[in-house]
Amino acid sequence: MNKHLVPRVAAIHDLSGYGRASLTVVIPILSSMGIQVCPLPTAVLSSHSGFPGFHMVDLTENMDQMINHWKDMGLSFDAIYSGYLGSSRQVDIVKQFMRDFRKESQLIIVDPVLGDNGKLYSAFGQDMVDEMRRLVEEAHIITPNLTEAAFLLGKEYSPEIDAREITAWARELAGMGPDIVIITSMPERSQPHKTAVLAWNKTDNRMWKVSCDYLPANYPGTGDAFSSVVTGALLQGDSLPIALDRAVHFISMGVRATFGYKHSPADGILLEKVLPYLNAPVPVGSYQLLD
Ligand code: PXL
Repeated sequence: MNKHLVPRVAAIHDLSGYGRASLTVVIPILSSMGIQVCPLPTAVLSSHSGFPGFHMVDLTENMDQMINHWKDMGLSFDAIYSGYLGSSRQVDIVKQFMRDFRKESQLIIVDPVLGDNGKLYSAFGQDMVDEMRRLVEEAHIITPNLTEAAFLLGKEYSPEIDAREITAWARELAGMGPDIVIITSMPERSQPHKTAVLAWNKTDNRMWKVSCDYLPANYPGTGDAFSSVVTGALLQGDSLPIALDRAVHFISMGVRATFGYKHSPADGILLEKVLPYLNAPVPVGSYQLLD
């Protein structure tokens, strides 16, 4: 029996008790989209690392035994989707997991979680950047934000970067292994009230862009939500540009549902208010094919 009754994803992310990031975002989104999520937690934290004083339990030493049990059970996955790692040593574990559980027509998505707004997250150092470069080689799809793209390529981060240069970055990242590179939080220099997502598919040589309105707030966990919707949409059979449209539209709705309240951005977007929209059709798509 190879075919699962519903698509099944191994989700290799941390569990942060407070702050709507990682597994507390990945699980509700994929479950709402009719996908079975099997978490392989990388760490357990009291909150995401944006809150000072968070307590973290690194699960590096436990992952192999959990994986061995999954092997004994004969489990298989339609997608393997990784995000925030508990230590740079986990890259070897995750790479081996991807090799051991590889199967036909499977999706391997690596969200190379490293940082945002030009800075690494507080728990990470250069070792995580170096190791994440090796994990990216294993993926079909990667979803860095602009900061993570810069770290992976060893380039200077600048919010002023122009679109041409980002397209070159996407191609360069695809040269590291992945078929599809999706770069999020791309500034639109000519339109300061817009932000965009760029995607390069090297298997058909097409570059896509999806723009949306920008609101001046930074919510942790939106990258996790974005990559999760892309993963769910692709597993549902959507094309890449439609998956991007759905993810951009969903995040925009989440930000808009949150922004009007007096609300601390560190608490994340009010995901609970918008989850039902994952099952509604996207009203108007806005993807563009770039030449
Ligand atoms: O959303 C990315 C993320 C995931 N996990 C943890 C984080 C963050 C971002 O701050 O701190 C623990």
